[in-house]
Amino acid sequence: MTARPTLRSVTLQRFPRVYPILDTGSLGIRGVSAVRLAESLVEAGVRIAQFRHKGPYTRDVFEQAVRVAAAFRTSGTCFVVNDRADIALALGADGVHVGQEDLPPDIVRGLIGADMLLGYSTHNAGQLAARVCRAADYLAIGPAFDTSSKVNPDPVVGLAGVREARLLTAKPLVAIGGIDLSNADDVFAAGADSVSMISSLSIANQKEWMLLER
Ligand code: 3NM
Repeated sequence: MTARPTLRSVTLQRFPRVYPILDTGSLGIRGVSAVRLAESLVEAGVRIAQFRHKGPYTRDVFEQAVRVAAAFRTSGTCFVVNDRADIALALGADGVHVGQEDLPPDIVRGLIGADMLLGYSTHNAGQLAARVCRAADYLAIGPAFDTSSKVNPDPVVGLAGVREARLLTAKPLVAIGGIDLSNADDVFAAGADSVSMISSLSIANQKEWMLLER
């Protein structure tokens, strides 16, 4: 019997070009429901998406995450949880994305096993070239441009930083920070495989974003 391919392997075979992040802080300010955005992304054909919650995982937040996970499960979207391997496992998520201040990727890999997707945020060439990146399936580089969605962002790397990152890794490269519909093409041209975004994604424009997937 051959094993069914995992969403991790399907995702890595052809990394999605559009990687939306459903950030509870940003969505709360805008009065947008994460579940509603998830459902509309599914309708538009999203292949990967991340749930990001920077505060404590209260019961309310967890239940919201359960509903978001369920929406993505219906469509085979690779559902990634930011920062927290424990929450990702509890949700039956398909992946975890960690940053420089979270548990290191090799430790997270030990917790989640080989079948879940693992992403790792980097912000400069040194971090990108570090040995610890090996356990990650894909690497993020950012902020590409100015962002107001992150508390204490690292210095902007710009398109030059994306180009430099491209030379330093053969893993799928996700650019993040200040990316919108007007600059996404430049980011791809600089060598990113994928663009990730929080504030520039809305229910009104998500179909336009998903056109970049084709
Ligand atoms: N990580 P927006 S920048 C979550 O530099 C995140 O690693 C970043 O939000 C990094 O698309 C960022 O609204 C915020 O700029 C992205």
